[in-house]
Amino acid sequence: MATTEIRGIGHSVERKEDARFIRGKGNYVDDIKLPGMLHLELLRSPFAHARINSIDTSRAAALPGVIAVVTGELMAQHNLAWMPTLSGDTQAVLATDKVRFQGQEVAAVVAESVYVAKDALELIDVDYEPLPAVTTPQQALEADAPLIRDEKEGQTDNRIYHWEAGDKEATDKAFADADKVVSLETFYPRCHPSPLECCGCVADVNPATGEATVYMTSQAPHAHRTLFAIVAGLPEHKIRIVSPDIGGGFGNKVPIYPGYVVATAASLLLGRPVKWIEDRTGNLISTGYARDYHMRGELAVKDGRITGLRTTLLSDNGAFYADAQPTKFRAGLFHIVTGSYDIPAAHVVADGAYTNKAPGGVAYRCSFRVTEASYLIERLVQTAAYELGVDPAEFRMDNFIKPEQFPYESATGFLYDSGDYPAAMKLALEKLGYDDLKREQEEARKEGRLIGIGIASFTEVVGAGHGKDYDIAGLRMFDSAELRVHPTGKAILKLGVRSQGQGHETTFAQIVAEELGIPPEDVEVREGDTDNTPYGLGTYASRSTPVAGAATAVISRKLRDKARTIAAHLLETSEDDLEWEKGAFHVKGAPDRSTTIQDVAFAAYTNLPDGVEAGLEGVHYYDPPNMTFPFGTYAVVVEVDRGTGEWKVKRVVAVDDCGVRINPMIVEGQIMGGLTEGFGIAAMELITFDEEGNCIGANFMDYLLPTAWETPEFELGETVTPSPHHPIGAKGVGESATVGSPAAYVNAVVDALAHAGIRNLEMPVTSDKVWAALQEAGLAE
Ligand code: MCN
Ligand code: CUN
Repeated sequence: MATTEIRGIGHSVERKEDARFIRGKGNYVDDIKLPGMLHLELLRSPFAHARINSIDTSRAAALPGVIAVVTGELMAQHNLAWMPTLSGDTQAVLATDKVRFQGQEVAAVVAESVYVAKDALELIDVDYEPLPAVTTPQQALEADAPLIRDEKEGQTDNRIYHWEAGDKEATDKAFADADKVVSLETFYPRCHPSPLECCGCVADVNPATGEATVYMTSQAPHAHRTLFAIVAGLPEHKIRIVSPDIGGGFGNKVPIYPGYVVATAASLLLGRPVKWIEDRTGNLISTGYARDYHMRGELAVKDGRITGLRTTLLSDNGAFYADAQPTKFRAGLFHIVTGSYDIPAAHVVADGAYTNKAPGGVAYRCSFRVTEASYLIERLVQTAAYELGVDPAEFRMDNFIKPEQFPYESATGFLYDSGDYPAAMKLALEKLGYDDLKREQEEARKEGRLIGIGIASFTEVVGAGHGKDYDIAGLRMFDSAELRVHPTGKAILKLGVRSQGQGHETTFAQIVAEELGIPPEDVEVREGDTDNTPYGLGTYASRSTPVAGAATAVISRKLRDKARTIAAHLLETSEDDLEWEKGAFHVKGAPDRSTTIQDVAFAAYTNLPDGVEAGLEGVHYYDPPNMTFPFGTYAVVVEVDRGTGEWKVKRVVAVDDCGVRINPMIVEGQIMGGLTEGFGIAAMELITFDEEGNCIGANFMDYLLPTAWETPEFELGETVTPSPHHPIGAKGVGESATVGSPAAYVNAVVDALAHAGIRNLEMPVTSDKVWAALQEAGLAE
């Protein structure tokens, strides 16, 4: 067989899944319709903070078509009024004592149709006694702040945690010895993943067998099954979670939401399938928000080199501490904040506070608060360059971790696997034509035009585990792959992760193609059904390629080893005499004596050597030795309008290094999506609240997402620095551009105004803010 036909790693194989998506043949949760299915709708709190005196459901229950009205009291009878969060806190499923954020779930109606259920919501009478709302973490930590979590034993204030990382003493010393200290105070505002498909489920508990099948929008079906078993006390082997096609997750579908729990409880109590489909406002006001991080950073600089980094953080966690993150790290992996720079000493102090806002935490293409860390360090480095009067690109070059320093241990304890930061930076500057552009900027300024050039050279940490240090709710972060090759040489690969649009059906088949020589079209990839796939922790933190991708490569190699034994038997030679060329074994020195992997697969079921087990299949659980550390340099050019404060993106150059690329087209798609999200966050995405805790940003008129109209064009470039510990050298890429790019956009707008003393602009950088800065700098026209 000609090896060129096997499109393994490095080929832009067209996405197999698109055949059904572009024909409207996807199968999403809302497409699932079961006989006798009922519909559930949630009543949400209009208040951010209020005591519930009583709930009268009688009028709602009397509406024809209503089957049941569920309140927290009923849930409490089944011990389900509260559930654990991913950070070991508790979260109300349906409120009993108080509501703690606007949009909180208060009651649910189960009815024959969605319309009846929605109508009945208006007939539920809740007697609320409004309480003062706490809407910022600063306010939350004041001595006389209203206590939000008064139901928690021993909780006397609104503080959730205090956490520190790094070496305080060494950092203090670096600052004492510094010849320059640069500081920046900034806020990464609350934003939302906003996948096209909102959350939802169809819960189907069979009263006869006790089996519970829950079709749900889940990025982590296996972990969710375990949590369901623990929360609901259902036997785990009787729970089946099916995560069908997902219309985008972006982190929004990592947590367990009250809707899933209430629908499952309702199905259990009523003996009929119950569907809950969230609407857009419900999604925006109550589910997995992101960021909301107040940050202060300080750099110690001596002789042009960064010698120390100090950060203090204040996290607004909303009413329930629900961050999805390894339990060891209270501020996620924020302590990667030293970024791409060789900073000998660093110290991080983080505090978290409850507020009367929706819970969430780390979701939205974040890899565990790395987004916030990356933003802070890239804004800080830019600020330092201005203060020192050096070119921001040059300052970065001077302070990068050098290629020969890898593996590099950061001051906060991460072991960076590999990197070549100067190479990515050089390529980006080359593509940009940096030197010419600097001159043009200078000339434009003389004509009164404001051009800005912004750079961000990010480093990420993705691919959680290893299991020793990384877990979700105690579950070690490994992942798995099960590969079965059928007699005719066609294969099924089952994975513990769950694609939400990332193209796993294509890329994971390509890994098998590379390692086992079966072309990708002959490898069917299955994910998302806990009955049908090996246990895994799911898809988030760009961990599918680093972990499940590694598992896929390892199991493919194991099968190849067995195939070699069978091939030796077929070719009547010894294994040592065989040479593997993708897709076939040859006898050394006799290239005409060969057998294909397909022939071997057939023999695995028909013609085996003595003592060899039949079949060609296996499963591998992979616990990665380390995370992977993708990186890159993004550069953005903007022009600011001095008459209005509007800014337009002229160019975006993005050089990414995610190690070996399995499917370059898919990787580029991931990067473009992330650059678009980064632009949205930098320019327009904002969920905010008034003093009463009313959420502003509850629909797409108020919460702005960039459309094709606003989205800039992207010029992409790549460097390849393989991960030394990953079997195929790949690093994750699914979040890089969302993590790395916001700072590049903001740096660009600041750069346009920097010569007049402007150092900071807060996201989203709206024209109002730029206009105010222009006025402050005396540049407004
Ligand atoms: N890939 C590759 N070569 C590499 C790295 C990745 O070809 N060196 C491919 C992968 O095989 C996969 C895709 O790129 O098809 C993304 O891989 P990876 O970086 O492993 O990330 P995950 O598959 O684990 O996806 C998670 C990541 C996260 S955390 C968010 S949030 C996000 C993102 O992916 N959500 C997305 N990208 C998204 N893209 C879509 N369309 N929809 C989402 O919800
Ligand atoms: Cu946290 S967004 Mo992605 O890691 O699912």
